[in-house]
Amino acid sequence: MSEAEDCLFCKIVAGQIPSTKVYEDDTTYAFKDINPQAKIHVLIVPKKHVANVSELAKSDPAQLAHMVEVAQGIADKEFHGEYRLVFNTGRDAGQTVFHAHAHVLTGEVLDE
Ligand code: D5M
Repeated sequence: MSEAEDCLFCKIVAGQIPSTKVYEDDTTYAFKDINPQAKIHVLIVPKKHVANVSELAKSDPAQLAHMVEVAQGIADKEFHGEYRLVFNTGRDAGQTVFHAHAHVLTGEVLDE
């Protein structure tokens, strides 16, 4: 089985595993995190499988920039345009799903 075939977020993008959709377009899917760390905690993923944000920046920087735009749009709607964007990259940094994803935390004043 290929990395993408066995990937949780590829299955979410394909609708094989349920999620609460927040945003979708041709290249990008956003859904609520199952274990929220803020009032609004959304994950934004490229539909195309890539292991982490560093690989994404190399292979498709426009997609990465688009994910930032999507994060901004969510924060504009939810919390006067302010948000925290987190990319855990590598197991020892807390990455548990090896499909690039941005954590968008917003909807309330966040701890420093
Ligand atoms: O973040 C992986 C994130 O993925 C973590 O915050 C939980 C979330 N997660 C795991 N499974 C699901 C499902 N099924 N729906 C929604 N969110 C999910 P990382 O940066 O890799 O630690």
